[in-house]
Amino acid sequence: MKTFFSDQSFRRQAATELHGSTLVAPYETPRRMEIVLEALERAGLEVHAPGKYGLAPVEAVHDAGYIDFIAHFWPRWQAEGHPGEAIPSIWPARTLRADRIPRSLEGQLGYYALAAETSLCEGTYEAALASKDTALAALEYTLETGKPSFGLCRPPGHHAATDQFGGYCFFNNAAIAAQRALDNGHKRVAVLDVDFHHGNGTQQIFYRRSDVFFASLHGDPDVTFPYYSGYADETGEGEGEGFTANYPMAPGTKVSTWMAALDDALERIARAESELLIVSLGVDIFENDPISTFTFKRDDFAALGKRLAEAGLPCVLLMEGGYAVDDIGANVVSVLQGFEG
Ligand code: Q9C
Ligand code: ZN
Repeated sequence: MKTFFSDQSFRRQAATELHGSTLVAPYETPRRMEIVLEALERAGLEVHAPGKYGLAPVEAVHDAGYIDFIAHFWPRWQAEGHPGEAIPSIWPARTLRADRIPRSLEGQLGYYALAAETSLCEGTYEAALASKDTALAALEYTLETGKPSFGLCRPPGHHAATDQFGGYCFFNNAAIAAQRALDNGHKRVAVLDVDFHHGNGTQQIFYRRSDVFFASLHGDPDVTFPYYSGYADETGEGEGEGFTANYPMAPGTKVSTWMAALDDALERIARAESELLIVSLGVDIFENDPISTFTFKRDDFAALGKRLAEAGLPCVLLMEGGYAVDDIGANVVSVLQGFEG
């Protein structure tokens, strides 16, 4: 499978993640990419560097003030004299005003964050740009050839909303690719999110629209991050009613149950007459993932790849989560090989 990766994705080297009461080394580490690249090479898959697609595709999805915030945050934070990385500690939570953007950088940090585990640090913007370029290069290849592609995106994207970062995500790579396909003349695009966590950002971006069908299989938000999104009764709004489908599942859900949900989602995608399938591919559904509770084994990933191929649509696979670092490469390759048959 044609695969893309940018070494600029290594520019984000965060030292901290707020985890419980302590700061730990981030789960979403650059090492993940080294392991996937090694596994791709061992499998004989060539990796291509993406071109640069500029900011317009990002602006087509994200709020201008938000992009500006992510672009300029680090030098501003440093100029304020902070000794370390930035972690939000105050938000426009339910009882506060969300209709004013404070001038204060700390105030803006909380305004644009949806969670606190994702520290902002040097190189984050550059890595986020590289990640969306990776997605766009994969998309461009698939649009031109009709053949499948894999974008090894880092940082991931599916938690990033119109104007919020969090869950290790800054720019929503899948949404940016989907919007780009529409802007290139596609009428209907599907985004299928198989990451363990609900793709709240992708859902929010397209929630009121009928040109993107969004389906997500994930841990039940009643007990799983991002907690406040991903219930089955979230089905879209207005024009978008019926164009969002959520499949929340309990911790320990059997793979057979998960595969039945996948079949249902793929059926809905076919019925929506989607012309292109973008897959948010998180391999944190693996049984040994350190922050997730699903039960995928190596071979199940190949079965997933096979079913995605059987959907018969031009398909762009984009990397999202997956934190069992030693297994992430083999799990990704398993999906790609399953897809290619
Ligand atoms: N401190 C993706 O898989 N919760 N993001 C962390 C451990 C946040 C996952 C819990 C999980 C975000 C792309
Ligand atoms: Zn995830």
